[in-house]
Amino acid sequence: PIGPPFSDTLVRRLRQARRVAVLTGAGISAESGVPTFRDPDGLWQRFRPEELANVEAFLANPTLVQGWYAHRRQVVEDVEPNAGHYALAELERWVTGRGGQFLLATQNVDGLHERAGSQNLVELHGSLRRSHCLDCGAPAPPPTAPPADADGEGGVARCAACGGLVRPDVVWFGEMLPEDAIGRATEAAALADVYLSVGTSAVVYPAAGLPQVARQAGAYVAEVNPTPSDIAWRLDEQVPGRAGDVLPALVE
Ligand code: BJW
Ligand code: ZN
Repeated sequence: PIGPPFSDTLVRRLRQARRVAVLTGAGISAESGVPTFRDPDGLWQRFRPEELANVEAFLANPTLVQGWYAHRRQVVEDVEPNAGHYALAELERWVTGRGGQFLLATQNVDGLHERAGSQNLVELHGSLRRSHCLDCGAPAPPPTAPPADADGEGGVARCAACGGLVRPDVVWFGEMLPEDAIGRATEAAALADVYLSVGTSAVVYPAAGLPQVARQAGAYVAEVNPTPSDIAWRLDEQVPGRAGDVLPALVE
């Protein structure tokens, strides 16, 4: 019989850890049916995030970008958290239940960790749940998908207060991460005994720097990803497997 894809060291370190911190990316939601950004079978592979997830792209084609987010919001509403999300919620209860500290920092905007019961959670790149006005900042209802015949200005959602364009509460390229979010995530990484990086290609900074912060500060750092990420070689362990298989086995 073949054993688990992770080491006994990881299991032992997790059992002994007082402080555990986790970074997740799109890969943890893949098994729920949410496409990732950069995998070849990603559903929106014809849109590269670098091309759509920035304010210039939004200004150039607000209908397209609002439609992309409306579509993704619909996808997320139609799916459920998977065994990987639930295992991280369980890991949190496990660590806090013995008096330790736990923080989950996610790059995902899909809300699935919250739905799975994670408590001490930081959304580094914002959330699809909320939208606001680009001009005055007023909260606005997230736009629904525009009519199929919408083009250009047709069907674009605007602020009820000032007429500005409505944008999602997410962090686009060239924008700062919420200070509180990246601050809490960095502190937890620096204090962690064990750090897990799950389902992220680790190409987008500053999030991709968090596992490296943890390792430099002395944590045991493991990555869970069927394909080694860009930073895997700098970590203590690469666990080759899907989050929905590996994480439940780790918290067993
Ligand atoms: C599985 C699996 C399964 C599949 N189980 N795994 C330092 C160096 C170089 C550049 C920069 C730097 N610092 C900053 C920058 C610029 C830039 C950046 O990082 N660019 C790089 C691309 C080079 N960063 C920024 O602009 C950030 N802001 C910033 O730095 O502000 C300061 C500043 C201001 C002004 C000027 C300069 C600096 C902001 C970054 C915001 C990223 N936003 C997005 C969109 C969010 C909204 C939305 O969702 O639409 O965030 S981009 C997109 O990528 C999204 C994701 O959160 C992010 C990361 O992607 P993720 O999650 O890793 O997904 P994938 O698809 O890439 O990977 C999936 C992985 O899962 C794969 O590895 C699979 O193998 C794996 N997988 N199935 C486990 N079942
Ligand atoms: Zn406004």
